[in-house]
Amino acid sequence: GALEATLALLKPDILANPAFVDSIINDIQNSGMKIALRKQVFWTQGQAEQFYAEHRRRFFFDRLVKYMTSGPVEAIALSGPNVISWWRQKMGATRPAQMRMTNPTCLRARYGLTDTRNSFHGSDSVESAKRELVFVFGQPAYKQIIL
Ligand code: YYY
Ligand code: MG
Repeated sequence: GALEATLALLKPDILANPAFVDSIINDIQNSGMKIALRKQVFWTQGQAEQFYAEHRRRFFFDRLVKYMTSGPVEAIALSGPNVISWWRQKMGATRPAQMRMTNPTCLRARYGLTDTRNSFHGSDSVESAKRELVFVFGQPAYKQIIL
């Protein structure tokens, strides 16, 4: 598969549980995918609004921004073959309650709380991965990751 990079975020509620974070990081490391960079961020309202700008007209935007600024977030740059879809599949789809019925082993089924407090983010395409990795880590770091 194509060598890709993606942005994984561990959102505030999961970051508040260090044992869960350790277990998830171990899973990633044992998968063969590479953790290229890690950084804890604590976004301002403006940063969260910019990161999720594509959703600004949606009904959930305000509660999403409020959640994403309620505590620190762990940002992880992952690289590996087809890592964008690999991480999206490992997370599962957006809504944890739905995932608990259809895909109970995915991370959002296991750890997610609500449609908003769903504990994880993953870039959805090569283009958004680039934009999101540059947003969090900066352009020079992005160039290193994709080498
Ligand atoms: O890519 P993904 O995170 O699975 O979902 P998006 O449709 O891009 O929505 C981004 C983000 O918005 C989602 O992770 C939680 C929040 N959200 C929400 O709070 N309520 C919804 N009904 C849908 C999405
Ligand atoms: Mg999305």
